[in-house]
Amino acid sequence: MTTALLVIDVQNDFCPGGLLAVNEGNAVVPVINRMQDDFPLVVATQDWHPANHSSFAANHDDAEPFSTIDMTYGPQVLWPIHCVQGSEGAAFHPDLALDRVSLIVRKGTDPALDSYSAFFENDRETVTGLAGYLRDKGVTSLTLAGLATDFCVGWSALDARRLGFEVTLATTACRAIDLDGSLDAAMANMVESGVVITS
Ligand code: VGL
Ligand code: ZN
Repeated sequence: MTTALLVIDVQNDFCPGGLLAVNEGNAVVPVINRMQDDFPLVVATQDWHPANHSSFAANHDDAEPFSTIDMTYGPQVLWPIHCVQGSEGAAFHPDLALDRVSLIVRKGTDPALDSYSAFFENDRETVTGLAGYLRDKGVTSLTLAGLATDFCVGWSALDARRLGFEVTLATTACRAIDLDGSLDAAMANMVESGVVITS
């Protein structure tokens, strides 16, 4: 059995001072740096949107950030502009250790489709290719860390379970956005799907 650490979206825009700052988002960095030593394989994701991305409230008429709209693929939260391709906000936190990261998956690049999960875009159908990579490497078990617990980390955890991986969520290595009870809902869904929660 091979286990991998999946580091989700530890980017400047999700840290204090960023455009979609997660409370204490930067606190995950030293924890994740230490954890990497315990895994033979480390993979990271980067939220990586074009400026015209449809998940940005600014790209819709009369839409407020954090409101929800119906897209063809289902409900979509409209976010403040964040993680625009090539911007400083889209860069990894400067203190995040990257030397041992063997693959960086960039997601959310299609203007018409958001991608919270590291495995599938928000239509729950279009793949990123990460599952194939992990399977080719013999990975059967994953530990997830990063930002944000209730969106990209949570959706990745649920998809990983759906794909048959054993999944552990390291809560001290995650922080949440917590929009209208989204953290409680995400934790309940993860527990129900068989994600092991540790600190
Ligand atoms: C995320 C909202 C929008 C995340 C990304 O990384 O959790 N959340 N884009
Ligand atoms: Zn995003």
